[in-house]
Amino acid sequence: MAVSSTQVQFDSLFGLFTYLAIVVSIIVFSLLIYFMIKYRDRPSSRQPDDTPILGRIPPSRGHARTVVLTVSLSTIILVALIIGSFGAIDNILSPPAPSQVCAGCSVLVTGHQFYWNFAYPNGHSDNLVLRVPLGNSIRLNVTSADVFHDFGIIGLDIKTDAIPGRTNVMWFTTYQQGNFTIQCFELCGTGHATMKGILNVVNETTFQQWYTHTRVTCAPISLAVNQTSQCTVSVSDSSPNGMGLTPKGNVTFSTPAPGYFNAPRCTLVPSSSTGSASCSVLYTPTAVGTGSAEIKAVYGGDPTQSDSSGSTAILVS
Ligand SMILES: [Cu+2]
Repeated sequence: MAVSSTQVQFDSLFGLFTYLAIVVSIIVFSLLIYFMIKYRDRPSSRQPDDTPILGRIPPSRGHARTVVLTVSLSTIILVALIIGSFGAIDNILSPPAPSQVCAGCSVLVTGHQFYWNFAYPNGHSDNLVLRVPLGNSIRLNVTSADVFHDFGIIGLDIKTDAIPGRTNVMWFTTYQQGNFTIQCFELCGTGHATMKGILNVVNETTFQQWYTHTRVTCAPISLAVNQTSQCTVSVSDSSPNGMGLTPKGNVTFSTPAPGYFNAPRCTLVPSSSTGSASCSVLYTPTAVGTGSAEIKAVYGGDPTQSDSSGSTAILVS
């Protein structure tokens, strides 16, 4: 069963080429065998009158009908292949406008050495998982932040170049839930082989609940140098239990501010069955300044369910 519209497109084009090649092969090899048998060497055989002789222009055989027939058949086959190919290209190069796809279905994909970043219109971004809803047209704007990459999704038969300063648009409709491998297809440096991601296709309800309701928050903190403060993160998700989106697992803190978290990870403690959880770590600044803490929530330890990130301001005076 096809998993995407692009796979259907390429499969039917491949089928068109293959079936026409089979028909042509059958005709050519049948005639070849027929003539080999019909004109095999026999004691009574003699050279035909129009046998080509070196240095002489051969006489016309007068088989104009055969020539017209073969040229016409070749033309019909070529025209069918051209129409099929250009039809597929036209479809692939005609993505729906951002306003024609669902909320969260138009994603900016940026290649970095050596990971892919997926940025959604609501500000959510992820460096591993591209989550999309089943049965919807997905529009991807693909670009690069550094060198040439090539963004491709194995299984969906689709890829396009990721070039700095340029955006290539690709689109597809998903037909099957599950995880598919995203891979860079252009040698872009020493970490090229590790430049992978996950396309996570979920049903539309799950997607919309994830897209509109999952939040990570951490209250801004203001503290003095060498004063230890608690940074609490809370994660909320209105998805019902059982959809794989109930927050549980770990939150990772990191900070570009001058200072350190006593423990950069903490375990989310669910506070209710509706999908909210919180945890805290201790932060100690080492110098005056302004910084921020980056927070990432991992759901149940499954990287495909890691969907939330946020940041909080840290003021040190
Ligand atoms: Cu690469």
